[in-house]
Amino acid sequence: MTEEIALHGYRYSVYNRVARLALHLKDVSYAMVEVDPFSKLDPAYLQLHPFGRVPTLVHGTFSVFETRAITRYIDQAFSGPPLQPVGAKSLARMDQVTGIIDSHGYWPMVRQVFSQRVFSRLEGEPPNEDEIAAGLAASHNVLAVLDGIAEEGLVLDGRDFTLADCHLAPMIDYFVRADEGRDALSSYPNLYRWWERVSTMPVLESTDPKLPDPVS
Ligand SMILES: N[C@@H](CCC(=O)N[C@@H](CS)C(=O)NCC(=O)O)C(=O)O
Repeated sequence: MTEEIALHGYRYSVYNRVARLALHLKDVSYAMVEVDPFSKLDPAYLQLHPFGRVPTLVHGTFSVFETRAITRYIDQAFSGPPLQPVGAKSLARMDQVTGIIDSHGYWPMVRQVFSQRVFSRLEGEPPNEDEIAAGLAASHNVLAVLDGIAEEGLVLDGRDFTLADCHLAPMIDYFVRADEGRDALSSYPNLYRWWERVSTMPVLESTDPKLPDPVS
């Protein structure tokens, strides 16, 4: 009997999309269980994820949170194209990219630039320009480092889609939905070329969170 797979996550979460990208690339059937981490959480969800973030993957009796662990699990547990590169250097770069995004990229690019410029408008809230300016300033260092990694070509080569691409693509997709994010990315030619190729992949479309229309 095959064990059921459920991804507990928030439809607009970039981390949720990272996990979905891995599931789609491996052609895994799964159920989505909607959990909004910005609302009061159900105690049953807090049993799965005591830190109250999303996503959490449940596979039969096994559950795991922290998106890096989830995507690695998906890659190992299911057949389909491998999502981790071969070779010590490429693997190290893949982990480095995911670490950079988690530690330095997510907050400025997604929570400051995207959330304030794009998401707040959808909710009818005014943007906080100071947050956007601070996020943009902090994003440049992240983009410059990732541009160097894309130029080196061990990962982010625009051909072999790895867990580094799974982690980065949802963040860049949200970042460039803000005009200043799109302008910033265009100053980093290797990363820009990577995004031009990756953004046309069908799996990006099939996992698109489809943002709501702005509140008028
Ligand atoms: N380190 C976590 C981060 C997950 C995360 O921050 N998810 C966001 C949604 S994109 C969240 O749950 N935010 C709720 C909050 O900040 O309270 C992971 O890799 O899964």
